[in-house]
Amino acid sequence: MANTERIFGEDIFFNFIEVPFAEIEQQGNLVSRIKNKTLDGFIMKNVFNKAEVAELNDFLKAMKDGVAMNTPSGKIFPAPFATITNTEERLEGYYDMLGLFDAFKESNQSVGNLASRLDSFFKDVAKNYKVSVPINKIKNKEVAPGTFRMFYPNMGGLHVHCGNLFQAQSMFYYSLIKNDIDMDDQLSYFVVLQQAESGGELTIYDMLWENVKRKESPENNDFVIDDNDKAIYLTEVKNFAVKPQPGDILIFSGGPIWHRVEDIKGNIPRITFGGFLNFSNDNKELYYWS
Ligand SMILES: O=C(O)CCC(=O)C(=O)O
Repeated sequence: MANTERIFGEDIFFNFIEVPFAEIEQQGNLVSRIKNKTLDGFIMKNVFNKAEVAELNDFLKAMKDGVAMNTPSGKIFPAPFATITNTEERLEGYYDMLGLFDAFKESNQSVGNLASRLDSFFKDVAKNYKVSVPINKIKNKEVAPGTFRMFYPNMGGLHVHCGNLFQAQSMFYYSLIKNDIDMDDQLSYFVVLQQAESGGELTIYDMLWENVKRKESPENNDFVIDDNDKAIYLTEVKNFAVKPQPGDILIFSGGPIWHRVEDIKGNIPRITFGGFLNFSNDNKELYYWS
């Protein structure tokens, strides 16, 4: 496949496409195409306009210190599901932060707009599905629809991973979900709010969960371990870059495909709002969460 402005590299070996927002109707069910593996990912361009993106960035800049949670390479808000372990305390902390996010949806128009536009976007690109956020069965409340991810310069980006690996690490969280979600091969989504001056690309590796299911440690960003116990160095794996621009939404097969976010260079953080998507076991519903 040919390079585009946002999808580039020597060889684009997976089927990733760019779609102008105006073509959303003509393109039909893009999310189903990822499910049936005729498509691996798509960038819907300019779903949010410049003013909407600017307002969200202003909201995040004005957010008080200590509200977002620190991560190894920046900040995240609200708390990601990985913080939920089998202690009541953790679940309370998760819902305290999610309650704050819900309050921002009411008090800040740009956050409310982000949540509602995202929901209608998923309904548009997955037309024959009922779309919703999964319910936590203990609290009988929705989990987080997504998280703001702030990646700061020179802190390493997001190390190599795939969604199926995260699921394997967070079994407890998934056991708390009421809905009957197909847990294999989740999709990833994110909206870009601020792109890095340089760096911050999403690197897509020619490497799938079916052959590679392990890392030496969550932090390792140099190699993964394949099913024959062999270390596979990332410098030797074919790859290409995906760099959606502010206002774009990327959805891709992040469950089985190994990927990472390159380190951020320059002076400004890379900011996204994102999460995961997957289908119900009866293939009638689509869920999104983070
Ligand atoms: O929000 C981001 O940029 C990270 C996306 C990602 O790596 C994932 O969804 O697995």
